[in-house]
Amino acid sequence: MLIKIPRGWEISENDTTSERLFADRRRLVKGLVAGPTMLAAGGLLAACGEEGPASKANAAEVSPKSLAGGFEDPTADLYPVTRNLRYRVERELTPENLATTYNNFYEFGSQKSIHEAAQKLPLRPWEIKIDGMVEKETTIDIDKLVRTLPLEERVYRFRCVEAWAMTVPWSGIPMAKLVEMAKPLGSAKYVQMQTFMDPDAAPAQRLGFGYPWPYTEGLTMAEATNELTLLVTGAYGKPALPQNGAPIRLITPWKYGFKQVKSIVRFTFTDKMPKTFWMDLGPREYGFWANINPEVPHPRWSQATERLLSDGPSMLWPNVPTQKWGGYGEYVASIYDGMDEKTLFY
Ligand SMILES: Nc1nc2c(c(=O)[nH]1)N[C@H]1C(S)=C(S)[C@@H](COP(=O)(O)O)O[C@H]1N2
Ligand SMILES: [Mo]
Repeated sequence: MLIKIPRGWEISENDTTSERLFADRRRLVKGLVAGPTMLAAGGLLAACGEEGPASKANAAEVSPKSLAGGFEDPTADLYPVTRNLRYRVERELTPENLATTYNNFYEFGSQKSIHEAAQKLPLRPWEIKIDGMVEKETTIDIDKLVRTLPLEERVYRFRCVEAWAMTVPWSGIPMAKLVEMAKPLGSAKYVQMQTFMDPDAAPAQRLGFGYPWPYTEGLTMAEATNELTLLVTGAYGKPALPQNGAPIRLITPWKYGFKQVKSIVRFTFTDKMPKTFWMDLGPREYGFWANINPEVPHPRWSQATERLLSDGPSMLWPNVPTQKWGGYGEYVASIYDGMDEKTLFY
């Protein structure tokens, strides 16, 4: 048998590769159904191997002004932007070289070290479509958007469902401003966000691997317009790097990392709860709400604590308690008043 089923699969622990293992398994299952081509693809990806510790190399030295291909970010002059001190975090900032070299971006591979592969993503021209239940559907150029709407810096905690965490100074636009600009109809209840589809740049899209490309996520209107919800265009005082979801990605710090959809090309307003990439892969494990709660374990591991992204092997990273709503309950808990607690976390 060519295919190696990862041994970690049976072990229920908060290991940092769980999303990948889950996806590998699903791919294997799909592959078995789909026949020899998918089997080959599954084998190929499984051969990518286990995670190493976050590498110190490279990304921090990859200046956003000089990405591969000589890319100069036309908005670089806007950074750094003023930090909004309303949002304070008691944790130390995660070193930039870690936050830019330990990433999840499945379009470029299922291991954490995709930062080099992600440099292939062409960041311009970048058009964003706004459609669905809006007064008028439009397309807007990213540079125009970034220069029209107000940018600010916010330091937020970030918590991946795999139980690693970081603290990042993001720069971005409050999503409420984009919603205001989009003029959604009163009947719109949700907004779906979609990542680019570019099989030339993103190997996993080219090969498929059984994933439901493109990556999509969604929020209710109340979530999208909450004051915390940020459309991130920069980090660490510079334009965002491709591996972190340039030129524009979502950050809702009270939700697990997989909600934080990267490199968005489309916002679609709708009255139906959008199906998301991860809901399609594992609805019981990665559902629509994905609100952080240490008391509700993931079906395969505890969510009580989280490891702070640090140098060295992940088992040695500081392990600290996870806070309900990621510590942002004062801003967001009321959104969910009257809803069934059991449904809110996956
Ligand atoms: N398009 C896209 N967005 C994505 C992902 C992805 O694979 N593709 N991974 C998600 C997950 S699981 C996490 S934890 C965060 C990671 O963001 P970071 O690499 O900037 O830390 O991005 C999220 N957004
Ligand atoms: Mo994640």
